[in-house]
Amino acid sequence: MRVLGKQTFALLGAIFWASVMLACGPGPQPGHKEPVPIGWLELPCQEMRFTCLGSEKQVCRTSALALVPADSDWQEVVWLAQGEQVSISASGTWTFDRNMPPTDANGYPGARNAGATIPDANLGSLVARVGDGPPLLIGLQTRIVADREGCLLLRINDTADLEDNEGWLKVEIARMD
Ligand SMILES: [Ca+2]
Repeated sequence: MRVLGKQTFALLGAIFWASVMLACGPGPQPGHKEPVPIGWLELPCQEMRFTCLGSEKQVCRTSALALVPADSDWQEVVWLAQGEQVSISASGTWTFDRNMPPTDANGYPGARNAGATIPDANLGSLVARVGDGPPLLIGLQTRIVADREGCLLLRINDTADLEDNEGWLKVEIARMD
Protein backbone atom coordinates (compact mmCIF):
# COMPACT_ATOMS: atom_id res chain seq x y z
CA MET A 1 0.00 0.00 0.00
CA ARG A 2 1.30 3.38 -0.98
CA VAL A 3 1.54 5.62 2.08
CA LEU A 4 2.94 8.87 0.71
CA GLY A 5 2.04 10.56 -2.56
CA LYS A 6 3.88 13.17 -4.56
CA GLN A 7 1.89 15.97 -2.96
CA THR A 8 3.12 14.76 0.42
CA PHE A 9 6.70 14.88 -0.84
CA ALA A 10 6.17 18.45 -1.98
CA LEU A 11 4.65 19.33 1.38
CA LEU A 12 7.53 17.75 3.27
CA GLY A 13 9.93 19.68 1.11
CA ALA A 14 8.11 22.94 1.73
CA ILE A 15 8.16 22.32 5.49
CA PHE A 16 11.87 21.53 5.35
CA TRP A 17 12.54 24.67 3.34
CA ALA A 18 10.50 26.79 5.74
CA SER A 19 12.44 25.40 8.70
CA VAL A 20 15.71 26.25 6.97
CA MET A 21 14.51 29.80 6.40
CA LEU A 22 13.46 30.16 10.04
CA ALA A 23 16.76 28.77 11.24
CA CYS A 24 18.61 31.41 9.25
CA GLY A 25 17.20 34.15 11.47
CA PRO A 26 17.69 37.81 10.53
CA GLY A 27 18.94 38.61 7.06
CA PRO A 28 22.65 38.92 6.34
CA GLN A 29 24.51 42.14 6.96
CA PRO A 30 26.17 43.93 4.04
CA GLY A 31 29.54 42.46 3.29
CA HIS A 32 28.72 39.07 4.79
CA LYS A 33 28.73 36.02 2.60
CA GLU A 34 26.07 33.60 3.74
CA PRO A 35 24.97 30.39 2.11
CA VAL A 36 21.37 30.16 0.99
CA PRO A 37 20.18 26.63 0.29
CA ILE A 38 17.87 26.13 -2.62
CA GLY A 39 14.77 24.41 -1.32
CA TRP A 40 12.37 22.00 -2.92
CA LEU A 41 10.33 24.61 -4.75
CA GLU A 42 8.14 24.56 -7.80
CA LEU A 43 10.64 26.54 -9.86
CA PRO A 44 11.91 25.95 -13.38
CA CYS A 45 15.33 24.35 -13.12
CA GLN A 46 16.97 27.29 -14.92
CA GLU A 47 16.02 29.51 -11.98
CA MET A 48 17.66 27.20 -9.45
CA ARG A 49 21.29 28.12 -9.89
CA PHE A 50 24.23 28.47 -7.55
CA THR A 51 24.36 32.24 -7.82
CA CYS A 52 25.01 35.25 -5.63
CA LEU A 53 21.91 37.34 -5.24
CA GLY A 54 23.65 40.71 -5.15
CA SER A 55 27.20 42.00 -4.93
CA GLU A 56 26.30 44.32 -2.05
CA LYS A 57 24.87 41.66 0.25
CA GLN A 58 26.88 38.81 -1.24
CA VAL A 59 24.18 36.32 -0.38
CA CYS A 60 25.14 33.21 -2.24
CA ARG A 61 23.38 29.97 -2.90
CA THR A 62 25.87 27.22 -2.20
CA SER A 63 23.65 24.19 -1.73
CA ALA A 64 20.43 22.67 -2.95
CA LEU A 65 18.14 20.27 -1.15
CA ALA A 66 15.73 17.82 -2.69
CA LEU A 67 13.51 14.92 -1.74
CA VAL A 68 13.84 12.32 -4.47
CA PRO A 69 10.97 9.81 -4.55
CA ALA A 70 11.72 6.26 -5.64
CA ASP A 71 8.68 6.18 -7.91
CA SER A 72 9.58 9.22 -10.01
CA ASP A 73 11.49 9.45 -13.26
CA TRP A 74 14.32 12.01 -13.60
CA GLN A 75 13.75 14.80 -11.11
CA GLU A 76 15.14 18.29 -11.70
CA VAL A 77 17.20 19.70 -8.81
CA VAL A 78 19.50 22.56 -9.74
CA TRP A 79 20.93 24.20 -12.87
CA LEU A 80 24.67 23.65 -13.34
CA ALA A 81 27.12 25.59 -15.48
CA GLN A 82 29.57 23.61 -17.57
CA GLY A 83 32.59 22.73 -15.43
CA GLU A 84 30.76 23.37 -12.15
CA GLN A 85 31.80 20.88 -9.47
CA VAL A 86 29.29 19.71 -6.90
CA SER A 87 29.20 17.28 -4.02
CA ILE A 88 26.07 15.12 -3.91
CA SER A 89 25.18 13.30 -0.67
CA ALA A 90 22.07 11.30 0.11
CA SER A 91 20.34 9.96 3.21
CA GLY A 92 17.18 7.96 3.74
CA THR A 93 15.96 4.67 2.31
CA TRP A 94 13.95 3.54 -0.69
CA THR A 95 13.41 0.48 -2.87
CA PHE A 96 12.89 -0.38 -6.53
CA ASP A 97 10.49 -3.17 -5.49
CA ARG A 98 8.22 -2.92 -2.47
CA ASN A 99 8.69 -6.63 -1.83
CA MET A 100 12.33 -5.92 -1.03
CA PRO A 101 13.57 -4.40 2.25
CA PRO A 102 14.44 -0.70 1.89
CA THR A 103 18.00 0.21 0.96
CA ASP A 104 20.08 3.36 1.02
CA ALA A 105 21.49 5.28 -1.95
CA ASN A 106 24.08 2.56 -2.60
CA GLY A 107 21.30 0.19 -3.67
CA TYR A 108 21.35 -3.59 -3.47
CA PRO A 109 24.87 -5.02 -3.85
CA GLY A 110 25.11 -7.18 -6.95
CA ALA A 111 21.53 -6.58 -8.09
CA ARG A 112 21.53 -5.79 -11.82
CA ASN A 113 19.03 -5.36 -14.63
CA ALA A 114 19.94 -4.84 -18.28
CA GLY A 115 17.02 -2.44 -18.60
CA ALA A 116 18.07 -0.22 -15.69
CA THR A 117 19.19 3.38 -16.07
CA ILE A 118 22.78 2.17 -15.45
CA PRO A 119 22.75 -1.59 -16.16
CA ASP A 120 26.06 -2.33 -14.42
CA ALA A 121 25.26 -0.38 -11.24
CA ASN A 122 23.33 -1.65 -8.24
CA LEU A 123 19.57 -1.55 -8.61
CA GLY A 124 18.23 0.95 -6.10
CA SER A 125 21.29 3.19 -6.19
CA LEU A 126 21.05 6.95 -6.67
CA VAL A 127 22.01 8.08 -10.16
CA ALA A 128 22.38 11.52 -11.73
CA ARG A 129 22.56 13.18 -15.12
CA VAL A 130 23.33 16.71 -16.31
CA GLY A 131 20.95 17.75 -19.06
CA ASP A 132 20.92 15.10 -21.78
CA GLY A 133 24.30 13.78 -20.67
CA PRO A 134 25.08 10.17 -19.72
CA PRO A 135 23.80 8.81 -16.39
CA LEU A 136 26.33 8.82 -13.54
CA LEU A 137 26.41 6.59 -10.46
CA ILE A 138 26.16 8.67 -7.27
CA GLY A 139 25.41 6.32 -4.35
CA LEU A 140 25.65 7.77 -0.85
CA GLN A 141 28.13 10.50 -1.70
CA THR A 142 30.27 11.57 -4.60
CA ARG A 143 31.51 14.62 -6.48
CA ILE A 144 30.81 15.31 -10.10
CA VAL A 145 31.93 17.93 -12.59
CA ALA A 146 29.22 19.03 -15.00
CA ASP A 147 30.37 18.08 -18.50
CA ARG A 148 27.86 20.53 -19.96
CA GLU A 149 25.46 23.25 -18.90
CA GLY A 150 22.12 21.85 -17.87
CA CYS A 151 19.80 20.74 -15.15
CA LEU A 152 21.09 18.24 -12.62
CA LEU A 153 18.64 15.35 -12.64
CA LEU A 154 18.34 12.58 -10.06
CA ARG A 155 16.47 9.27 -9.92
CA ILE A 156 16.66 5.72 -8.65
CA ASN A 157 18.55 3.15 -10.71
CA ASP A 158 15.65 1.02 -11.94
CA THR A 159 13.87 0.01 -15.11
CA ALA A 160 10.93 2.00 -16.47
CA ASP A 161 8.72 0.13 -13.97
CA LEU A 162 8.50 2.68 -11.18
CA GLU A 163 5.01 1.78 -9.96
CA ASP A 164 6.25 -0.76 -7.42
CA ASN A 165 8.84 1.57 -5.88
CA GLU A 166 8.61 3.04 -2.39
CA GLY A 167 10.42 5.53 -0.18
CA TRP A 168 12.55 8.56 -0.96
CA LEU A 169 15.97 10.02 -0.33
CA LYS A 170 16.93 13.43 1.00
CA VAL A 171 19.71 14.70 -1.21
CA GLU A 172 22.01 17.67 -0.69
CA ILE A 173 23.96 19.16 -3.57
CA ALA A 174 26.74 21.49 -2.49
CA ARG A 175 28.81 23.69 -4.78
CA MET A 176 32.54 23.06 -4.48
CA ASP A 177 34.55 26.27 -4.77
CA1 LIG B 1 10.53 -0.87 -9.85
